[in-house]
Amino acid sequence: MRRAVCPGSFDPIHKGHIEIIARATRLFDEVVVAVSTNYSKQYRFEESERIEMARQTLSSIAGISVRPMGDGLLADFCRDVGADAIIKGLRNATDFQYEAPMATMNRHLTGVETVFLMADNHYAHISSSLLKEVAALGGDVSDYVPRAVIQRLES
Ligand code: COD
Repeated sequence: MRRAVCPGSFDPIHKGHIEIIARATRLFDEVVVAVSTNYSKQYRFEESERIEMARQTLSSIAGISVRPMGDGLLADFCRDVGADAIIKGLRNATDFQYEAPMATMNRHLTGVETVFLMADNHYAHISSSLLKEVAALGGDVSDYVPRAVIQRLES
């Protein structure tokens, strides 16, 4: 049984995340979506809401579980759940420069490997922050977020 962890804040989850998570299920038997909460950061959505949106959105894809990761080390979480790999989506070279040192550090800490999947062209320009900003100013983000998220972004 090969298990991977897809970590993130998911504040909120969007179609770029979902596309990467769905592709991860074709590479691994089980994918754990780990919803991180750094208690010194401000989030638009509470941890429980971020988890609920992820669960609602991903419920139709087999082989996925959604769990809170808290504010501990990702490497420790991966060891605790018995993960073979971390999956990250890469949008561009900036993402790579940010992610590469973390991949090496996570391997150093517990031996867990990071597997990078290139973002789909349709979603490589989006981030949760951009979508929140556009939605807050009245823009239409419905092409990029699932329905369960749109309702909450608009409320
Ligand atoms: N297309 C494809 N993939 C995307 C897109 C997109 N449009 N947008 C984001 N992604 C991918 C990225 O791989 C990203 O890593 C992941 O989705 C989640 O994105 P976010 O924005 O929800 O998550 P972040 O960047 O806030 O999450 C960062 C982590 C929680 C993964 C990171 O901070 C972490 O590992 N924290 C734990 C503490 C720790 O262990 N620190 C030491 C690290 S060595």
